[in-house]
Amino acid sequence: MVSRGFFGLRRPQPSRPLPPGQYWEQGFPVLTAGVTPQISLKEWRFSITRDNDELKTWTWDEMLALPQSDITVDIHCVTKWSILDSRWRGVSIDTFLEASGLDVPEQFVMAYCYGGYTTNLPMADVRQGKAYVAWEFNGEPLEPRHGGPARLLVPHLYFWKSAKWVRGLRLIDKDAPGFWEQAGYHMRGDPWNEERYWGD
Ligand SMILES: Nc1nc2c(c(=O)[nH]1)N[C@H]1C(S)=C(S)[C@@H](COP(=O)(O)O)O[C@H]1N2
Ligand SMILES: [Mo]
Repeated sequence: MVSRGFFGLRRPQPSRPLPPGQYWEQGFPVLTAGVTPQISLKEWRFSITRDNDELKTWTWDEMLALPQSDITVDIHCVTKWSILDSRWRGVSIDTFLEASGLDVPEQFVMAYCYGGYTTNLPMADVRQGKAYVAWEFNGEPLEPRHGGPARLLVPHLYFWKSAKWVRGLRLIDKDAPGFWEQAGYHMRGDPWNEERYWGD
């Protein structure tokens, strides 16, 4: 027999395994390089861009008119916290690309943001339901400090790839490092392979 009291002394455990080196965080920490930009819904835009041309741009209302998804996912930050079962509402990147009607031969994207942050992603990691522009978190409008009005959500990669205050995706032929990648973070960032830094 095992005493229940013994287990009572243990910290609560996550209901499923976390990627290597991660711990379970029950809050929602804020991690921002710089200040929180304030963007009104009126001025908010999201674009698909090639070179410096905005090939297709959506206003807030135009985005809301696209098919939406509710997704429940775990999130893993390179600073080692993970949150479980976070609930989001957004529009998949597939939907934006399909609605743009563009021919998209490029194999990478650079997400760019209000405030200047960037992060690079392989095209395969933002298609087939893997990435979203999201504006609701756990049933509430996304707070500005967490990227509101809307952020990129790429839950299967470390959370630095989920660009807050996202303003667009630039289609690029060749991979190039974004903000944290230039500082030594991994070009892809798969938490299950512990791709934290260059050389991982
Ligand atoms: N625009 C922008 N997006 C960003 C960042 C940032 O500094 N600016 N930080 C990244 C990092 S390192 C992490 S871990 C997550 C943190 O998101 P949170 O503050 O909502 O937890 O946002 C990512 N997206
Ligand atoms: Mo991070």
